[in-house]
Amino acid sequence: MAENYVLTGDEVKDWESLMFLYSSAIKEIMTKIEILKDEFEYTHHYNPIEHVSSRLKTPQSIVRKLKLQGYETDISSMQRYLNDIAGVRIVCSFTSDIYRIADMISGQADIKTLLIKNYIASPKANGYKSYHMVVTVPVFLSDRAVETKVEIQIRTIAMDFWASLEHKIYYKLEGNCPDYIKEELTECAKMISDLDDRMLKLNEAILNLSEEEGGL
Ligand code: 0O2
Repeated sequence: MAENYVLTGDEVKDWESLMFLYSSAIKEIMTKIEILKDEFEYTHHYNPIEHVSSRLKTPQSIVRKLKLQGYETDISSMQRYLNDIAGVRIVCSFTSDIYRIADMISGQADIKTLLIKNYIASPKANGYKSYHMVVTVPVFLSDRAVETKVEIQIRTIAMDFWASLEHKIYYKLEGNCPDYIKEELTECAKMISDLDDRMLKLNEAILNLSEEEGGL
């Protein structure tokens, strides 16, 4: 796994089986989200989900994170300590949609929610906002079901715009971000948060208006 480290035959098998499980778990979650999206459109004529993406963490990123957190860089550590090897990101229009989607996912009988990090209620110091859930989903193999961890990030389009840019800058500058850029990013996060609040209020006003018109 680690650079300059050669895996033994058994470790290669373990690695491949594990990555197979994580990628299968992503497929399970993506299907669930697709069904929720279709059902929402069908029954409410409204789609809270703008787009969904998924990724498997790369071996380099797995090793970097384990080292950073002071763990051994082996397969059992990555299984035990990393929650985001399988990641799904749901981007929606309004902050209120985020909680709706999170409830719909966590309410499903075969999903167990292990951890919630609500960076919307408590944004990070840099301004990062997003709702993170670590869940397990059963992956049904030929002879057993394996509960597999997936991190689901739910955020608005505006939050996603900020996070993508900040992530790129952070990696480009390899963590050596000058203070003035950090400050500017935090300022932009505040503007984005205000924008989300205003767009939510605007949407509520529009919904109220159309209800009144419908009632006439
Ligand atoms: P990458 O490259 O996206 O994979 P824990 O799960 O509690 O052991 P962790 O993993 O730090 O600890 O949890 P957290 O805070 O939920 O972060 C998980 C992921 O959220 C990160 O994965 C990022 O994708 C995203 N994230 C968290 N904080 C920030 C932030 O300040 N800015 C941006 N842009 N993204 C953030 P990785 O592994 O850090 O990165």
